[in-house]
Amino acid sequence: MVEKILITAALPYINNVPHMGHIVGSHLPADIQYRHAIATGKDAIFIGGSDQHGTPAVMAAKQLGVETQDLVDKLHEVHKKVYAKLNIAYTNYSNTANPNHHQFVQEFFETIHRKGFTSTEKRDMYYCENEQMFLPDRYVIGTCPTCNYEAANADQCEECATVLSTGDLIDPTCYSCGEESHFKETEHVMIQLGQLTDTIDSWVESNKDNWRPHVYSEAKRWINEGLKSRSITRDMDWGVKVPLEGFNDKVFYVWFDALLGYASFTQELGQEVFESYWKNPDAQIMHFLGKDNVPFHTIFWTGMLQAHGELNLPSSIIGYNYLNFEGQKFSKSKGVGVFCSNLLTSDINIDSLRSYLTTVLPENRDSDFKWDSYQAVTNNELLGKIGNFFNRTLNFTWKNFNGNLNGATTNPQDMADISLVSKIHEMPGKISTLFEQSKFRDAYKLVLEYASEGNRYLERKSPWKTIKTNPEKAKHALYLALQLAKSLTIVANPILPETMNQVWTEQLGLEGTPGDAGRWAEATKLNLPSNHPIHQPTHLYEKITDERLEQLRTELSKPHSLEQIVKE
Ligand code: B3M
Ligand code: ZN
Repeated sequence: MVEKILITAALPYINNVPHMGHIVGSHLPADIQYRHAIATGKDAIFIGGSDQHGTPAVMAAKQLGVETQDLVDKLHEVHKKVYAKLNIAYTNYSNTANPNHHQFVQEFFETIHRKGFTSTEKRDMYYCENEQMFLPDRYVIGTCPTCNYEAANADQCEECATVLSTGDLIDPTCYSCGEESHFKETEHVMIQLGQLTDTIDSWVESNKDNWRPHVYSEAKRWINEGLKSRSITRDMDWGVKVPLEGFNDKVFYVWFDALLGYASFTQELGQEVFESYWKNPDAQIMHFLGKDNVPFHTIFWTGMLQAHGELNLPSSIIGYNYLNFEGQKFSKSKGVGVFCSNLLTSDINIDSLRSYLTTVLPENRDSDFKWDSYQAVTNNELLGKIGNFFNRTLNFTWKNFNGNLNGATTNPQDMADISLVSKIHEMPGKISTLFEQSKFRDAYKLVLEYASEGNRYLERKSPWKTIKTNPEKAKHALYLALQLAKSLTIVANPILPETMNQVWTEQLGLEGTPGDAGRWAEATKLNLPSNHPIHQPTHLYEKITDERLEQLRTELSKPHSLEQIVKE
């Protein structure tokens, strides 16, 4: 039976343009996982989209003096284009604006309501007398009771990731006018997470060995603090309307709606597709997300799913730490970072960026984006190992044999050949295991090591020398090197899809793509016929000089203006 895997990347809020933190914390790793899954013959789909609701968008629009819908529509397009530019191969990149999503959320709610997992509660909520409105969580800032960070939001402290309940913040003030905020009574619908404590806990325990330690401990921290009922409605009109008598003027809490986007966006691909991933007990669901999103996925989301009872629980929750920038926090307001909207007008080699970002994926701890390291990784690893191997093998074959090694065989003739052939048999499987375990940094290290094997082989065989004395020997070495080149194209493809496609089609002259369904099986085979003509090779990557680095740095850190984007 073909394994079914649904891969998701956290739905970005679209109150601003995407930055690198979003890319390394979800879109890129999810894309790598997806490409690997497809190539290894899994029945995989990749789902994501924009989270247009919540207060961040309302706040941003308010500051700009534009309609919220106008702002998010424009930003949705920017996000979509940036992910496309980075070759993030979403099966469906959608938007929580879609009517199908609204209906899906409402029906989901009706089910958990019918099953008795909701209650209503009159509560005191933050209210701003000045603006005469209840303040949604993100409109209230104050001091975090856990770490004393002074600009914590009412629902979560972004500094220490503690999830906060109404009333936890010290000295709450209204974000928009700075007025001290008071409590006023309102009535909300709650989801009774407390009732689900045992089910959630045993599910978290069952994943103990399977999750990264920080994901597991974060989930346990929540459970140990005691799961309380949480309000799933808000007093605002931007969001999915609540289909319950007495609550029709409210909307769902943004997380309640956004998480369901994973399911509703799958449904956009058809009911049959939807059921085959969300209702089929054999299907796996893998969520990729940043660390501040972990509690929402491990506890809140699985609580929602368990209350509902009819959809699959996720099998993996892959949380990423933060990416800093040159030792500082990325900050849009301070202009610290790389702003991805600039990618749309940049001619940076996208695979060089994907390559570098893969080496700094914050898998187990926070990591740092450094332009100098980008230069070093591109020149020494990507170009020095991968580019160099393709270039030497293909160029030499092209120039000395007119791109055709007709008559050569793969039979090993010496120890170097035997060793190379055994690498071709072994390495793709080892690399595949690391991809499967979502250890992408290690997977890439091994891919680079595989390319180095190829370079060492060329050194040992020195076809540039033997061509003069024994051309048959040179031809044989190049033929084995070409087999490795083909194999390398397949295993590097999840990380470097653009250039590996280029090698595959334009240089090796092969049909299809290196990422085609089931292609991985070919990576261990030496099945490129000797009379297969290759095409004229070209350089895949340019060397990043100091000058070029400066240019990229300036171009990509350009502060963007939201005003400009809204006007366009
Ligand atoms: N929009 C938070 C974020 O962008 C939130 C994620 C939703 S995932 C369902 O970081
Ligand atoms: Zn106010």
